[in-house]
Amino acid sequence: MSDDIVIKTVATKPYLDQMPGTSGLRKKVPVFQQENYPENFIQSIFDVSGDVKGKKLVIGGDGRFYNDQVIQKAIRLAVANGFGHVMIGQNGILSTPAVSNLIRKYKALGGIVLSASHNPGGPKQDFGIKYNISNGGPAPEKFTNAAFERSKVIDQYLTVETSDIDLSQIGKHQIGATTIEIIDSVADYAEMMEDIFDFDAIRAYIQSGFTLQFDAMHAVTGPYAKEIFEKRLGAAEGSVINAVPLPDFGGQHPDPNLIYAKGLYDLLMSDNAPDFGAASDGDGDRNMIIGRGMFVAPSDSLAVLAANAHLVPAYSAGLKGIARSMPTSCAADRVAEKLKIGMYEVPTGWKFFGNLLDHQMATICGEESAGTSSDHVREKDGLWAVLLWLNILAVRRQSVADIVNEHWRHFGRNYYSRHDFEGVDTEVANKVMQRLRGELASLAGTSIDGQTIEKADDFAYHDPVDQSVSAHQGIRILFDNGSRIVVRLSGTGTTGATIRIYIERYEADEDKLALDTQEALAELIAIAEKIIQVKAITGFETPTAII
Ligand code: VG1
Ligand code: CO
Repeated sequence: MSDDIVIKTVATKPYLDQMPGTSGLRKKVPVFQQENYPENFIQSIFDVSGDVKGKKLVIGGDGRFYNDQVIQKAIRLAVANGFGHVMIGQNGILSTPAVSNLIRKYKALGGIVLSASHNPGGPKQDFGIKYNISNGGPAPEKFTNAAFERSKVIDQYLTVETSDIDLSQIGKHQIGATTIEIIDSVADYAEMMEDIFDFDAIRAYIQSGFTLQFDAMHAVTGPYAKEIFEKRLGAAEGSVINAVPLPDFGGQHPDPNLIYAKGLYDLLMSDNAPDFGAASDGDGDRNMIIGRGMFVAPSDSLAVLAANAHLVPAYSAGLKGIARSMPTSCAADRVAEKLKIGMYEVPTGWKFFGNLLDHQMATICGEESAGTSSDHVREKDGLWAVLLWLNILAVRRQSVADIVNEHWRHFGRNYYSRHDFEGVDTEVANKVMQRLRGELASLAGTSIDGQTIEKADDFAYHDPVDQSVSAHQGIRILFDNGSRIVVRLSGTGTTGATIRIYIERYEADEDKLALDTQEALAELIAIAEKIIQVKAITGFETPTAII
């Protein structure tokens, strides 16, 4: 293509709702289809990125509806703004952790991930744009706030007139001074996994008869999982199911939990169960782990992985520290204590782990929402978590259930559950939070149903690296016996508000480690309603989801 491209300045008017949430800007597809809507947001990001001239940018998405069109727009904006090199996954596909890796490996200025993660896709469903900075991690609040401010006053963006790039063919295109490179979506990622894990050990274990099923949920991990589990590790063909990314994820929520991955759960609880089952979400950053007859709650998974990571090549020297999001159970804290390493508690959202990872304060991080990862990238990483489990299993040669039960016997068990109230009217949800905030000061020291509250506060995070403060990150009610109730509003939904209530109780009694989770937490759940009054205020009789 010729060098003499014409850069166009397009006049635009700002939208006032481009405030990124927990994980980027997430809205319904028709909102993104408004005139100049994605262009405004992407230009706002570039405007607050400093000098982008000649820099590298990574672009990819989870294959959901509208991905293909926004990628073409993003390419044009990147060219017009002067990026020197734009790397795009074949067919526009790149998982979130793969983007993080590419940014770091190829020293890009940043990356754009087109995804609404586990939210459903389709013409009337959800779309999203996330921006990651040069460390490979989600842009921190300082950056997203600046982009939001910019989006409120933006009056023009830069683009070029050019035909669509064919994303199906690997290769390079030149538009003006910009090289557009379509890359293999999987190769760099798979190579990184081979560097971290002992593939020979896992392959040998699979060869000896160990069976697994991985559900890609018609989302981005399909091609990655096929390559890694079936091709490189020798799992039987068909071990990866729903492996083709679809724009509407087959009409399902690509959310790997007991509600949306129920089929996999049922299989693992059945007589035909393979040894191991796992799933990932829309953009490949979450993981679900189920052993034969044993579901592993994400908070427990983090603790077990941290306690066993030294069995795996990349972590054989031990962990520097563990970090978890505030609502995640304290199971990992007990591991950190035993290992005598640092334990950090950050607000919900992966961006808060970035500084701890960059400064080698933490090696492994996790969230109760099925996100786990390490310092190999700056995002949570679904397939990494699955491979870490597989590598540990291949070394220990015990079942998932045996490993988890042994863990509980050693450390005690943190019974844990999240109760979500979805689709609540935003004003009503705010009322729940405001009322509770007003009560906080009087809660400490009081007893409810025989349980004593030691402390109640609105979590504010003081970043130990850059000293930034993030306030109002969720209400914590801490009891003197280690039980906790946490309440916060979701920052990823696209309709109404979601109130999340997290309930946790520690049990050390060896005879009480195999209780039903909801039964084990029943008393605390009743106390939570007394304090929060979520049912009374919203009129909901039960949570819409119990996880
Ligand atoms: C949810 C989870 C949070 C996670 C976020 C993004 O946020 O609770 O732990 O980091 O989703 O995950 P919220 O604000 O709805 O509770 V993903 O897989 O969408 O990148
Ligand atoms: Co996700």
